[in-house]
Amino acid sequence: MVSKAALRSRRKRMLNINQEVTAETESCFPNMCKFLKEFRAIKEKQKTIETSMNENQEALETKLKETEKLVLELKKKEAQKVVFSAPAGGSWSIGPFTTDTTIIYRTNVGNAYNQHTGIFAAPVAGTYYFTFFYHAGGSEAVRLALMKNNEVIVTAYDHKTSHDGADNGGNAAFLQLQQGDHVYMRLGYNTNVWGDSHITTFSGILLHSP
Ligand SMILES: [Ca+2]
Repeated sequence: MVSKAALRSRRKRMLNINQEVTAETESCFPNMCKFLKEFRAIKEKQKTIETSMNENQEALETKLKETEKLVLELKKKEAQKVVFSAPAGGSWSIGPFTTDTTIIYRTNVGNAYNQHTGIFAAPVAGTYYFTFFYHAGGSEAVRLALMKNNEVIVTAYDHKTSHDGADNGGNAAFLQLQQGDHVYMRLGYNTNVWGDSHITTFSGILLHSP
């Protein structure tokens, strides 16, 4: 014997099923329904993939930022090592030449000073300190300039004399350089310095980079 309540509940369930079927058949044909279901499943899958891709991309970007930071720190550390000190060497007399000439100093610590061109190219922006010293015998005048790109920064002079056979001089400067700025020593035309005995030197050091 089935109770009235059970009958009511069964009828209600049947009604619900009928409504669901009607709704499905009303909104689409059976094949279409199948397709829509599959399409919905694909869309869900795509959403999951997209979410996971976004997460991966975020993780990659974070890693990339960390790596960039590390590279910058390493570059900064490397930059602290910029230093060179170069005696002219090679010959008794450098000059006299008929034109202003860049002195090529012979030895080098670090890679910033080019021994072939005589030009120091700032590897990083920063505050640098440069010094130069020379020796000359008085047979010619001396006219030396520490150059930053095409600008004369500091100079040292001496006159041509027959009685004063041992001239020594020099100068120094702090320079604020941008990366790639050139610093070099220019010997004025018709003048000379002594290249031998490590007596004519050019040195530079990076004090700090910003
Ligand atoms: Ca002199």
